[in-house]
Amino acid sequence: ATLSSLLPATALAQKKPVLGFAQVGAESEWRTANTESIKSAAAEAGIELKFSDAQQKQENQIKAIRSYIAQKVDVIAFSPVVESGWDTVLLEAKAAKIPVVLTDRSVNTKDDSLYVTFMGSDFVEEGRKAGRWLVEKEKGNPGPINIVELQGTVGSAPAIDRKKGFEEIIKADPKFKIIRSQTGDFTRAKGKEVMEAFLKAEGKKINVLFAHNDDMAIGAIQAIEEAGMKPAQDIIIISIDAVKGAFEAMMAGKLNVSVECSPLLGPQLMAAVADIKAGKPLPKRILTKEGIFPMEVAKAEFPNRKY
Ligand code: GYE
Repeated sequence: ATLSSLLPATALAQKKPVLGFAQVGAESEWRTANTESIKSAAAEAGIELKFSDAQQKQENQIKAIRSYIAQKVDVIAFSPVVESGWDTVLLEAKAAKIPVVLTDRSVNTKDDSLYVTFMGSDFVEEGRKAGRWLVEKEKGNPGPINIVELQGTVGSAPAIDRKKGFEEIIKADPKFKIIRSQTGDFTRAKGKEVMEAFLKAEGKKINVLFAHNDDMAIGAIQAIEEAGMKPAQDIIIISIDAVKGAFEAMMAGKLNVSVECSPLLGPQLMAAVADIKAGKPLPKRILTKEGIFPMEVAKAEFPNRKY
């Protein structure tokens, strides 16, 4: 007899879909909120979640994906730590007929049959929003305006795209100059450390800090204060994510603006898993909608923030 003829119908109907999720790490407040969103949405949707944390290392993510393939999960989802180098493992998933969903960050591949859909933000647009805010803020200032940049993880989609979008806007006016640019790996500790080095090298020449996420900006704020300068006054600070920590910094008058990037992808991901199980087609790109919050609105907006 087949297995299904031996099991009562209810037992079969109750079989939960299994999702294997390979997370980047726990590098930022954004990531913590993203993990929480995925875990709670899975529980709510009745999806069995196998979760792994790659500690920002691609090799760990590849191992996790391979173990999900070996365990024959129904769907694999992951947020690729870097953009390139995924084809081999994605081909393995394809050969095992396990659909893959990309969340938050994208991969760089010529073969888009290797994943079902990519859900997440438009990082280039986030960089542009940061750039447009600065152009508007510095209207009428003849410059030069010296900018230091704290980049996200080297080779990651948000670091590449945010830099690109920001540069695209500021290059229209030669008064804007990026005088230093280095990675802070999306963490507070590295953001602080690299900002200290920037301050040592450039000191009072620095007019603006563009940080690819709030955590690095918050680390840099500490470095600026320790150097005896006033964050958001002596140095204009722009960052991305709009997590609660950024709102607190804005309300304390230490951060000028944060561009929103929503980590709350859990419900969308679980809906995609259900659609895949039901054989429904999904759009190749599912885009997150988001805004921008300058310090002037931080106090009024804070109670509405969910991450
Ligand atoms: O901005 C940063 C996190 O991939 C959008 O990763 C995400 C980024 C986010 O560590 O804080």
